[in-house]
Amino acid sequence: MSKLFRAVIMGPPGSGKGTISERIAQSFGLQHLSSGDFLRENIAANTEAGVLAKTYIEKRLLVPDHVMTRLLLPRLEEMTRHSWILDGFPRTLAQAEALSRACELDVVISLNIPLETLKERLRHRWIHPASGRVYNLCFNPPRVQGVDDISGEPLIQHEDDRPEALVARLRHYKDVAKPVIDLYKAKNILHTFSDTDTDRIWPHISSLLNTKIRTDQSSAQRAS
Ligand code: G5P
Repeated sequence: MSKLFRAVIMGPPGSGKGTISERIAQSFGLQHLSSGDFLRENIAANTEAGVLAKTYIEKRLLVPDHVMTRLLLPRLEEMTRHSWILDGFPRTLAQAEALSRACELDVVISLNIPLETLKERLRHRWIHPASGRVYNLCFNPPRVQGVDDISGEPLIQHEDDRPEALVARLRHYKDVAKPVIDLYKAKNILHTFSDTDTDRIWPHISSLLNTKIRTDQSSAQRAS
């Protein structure tokens, strides 16, 4: 059996974590595990964690670490036979330490996107609240403006995607992410990508994963 591959993708709101994770899932067959999607599923199912998480997400605050780890770690335990890319977790040092106790990561991708680009993207972002599907009027517009492609229901914009609120969220992201980035840098698994455009970052991520996944698989085959 080839070696399982574990990757994390980090980045501020709007940096393209979801978009790039989907491409990784399609190109490399990794399962895309998104902390935001887990939370939205729990909110939709009205679980205890979902009800609690909703109060934080509505204020665009981070959900407390103990709620996140209680939600995420059991999902990872169910994935012991799969390679995965984890999108949006860990966000804090406490989450990163809990994840380190649960598994060993092969690669951490950090997206470093200019503030002006993030503001511009989020200004054009429209969301289907029931499913969490995200559109961008320039990059991946819905087939009919203002309407979800799958359900035909109306799309909304987040109040807090407005520029002033975004600057505060990004500052908070940087403060909280810094020790996580330092931890992964020290472990020598951090790869940072900076650009204004996902399509320009993607070939670099793709070639990194090609090298890592192929190398890991051939060493696993040699060992078996
Ligand atoms: P989420 O769901 O993890 P965020 O806010 O971290 O939410 P978000 O905003 O969904 O992340 P993203 O995944 O980084 O952004 O980016 P994306 O959705 O792929 O792209 C953003 C937009 O830009 C899209 O419209 C996309 O089409 C467009 N786009 C992408 N690339 C380009 C490009 O090159 N050009 C252009 N023009 N457009 C582009 O978390 C939600 C909430 O859950 C809680 C928090 O409250 C969080 O706010 N949460 C946690 N709390 C605590 N700990 C955790 N681990 C948590 N995880 C989630």
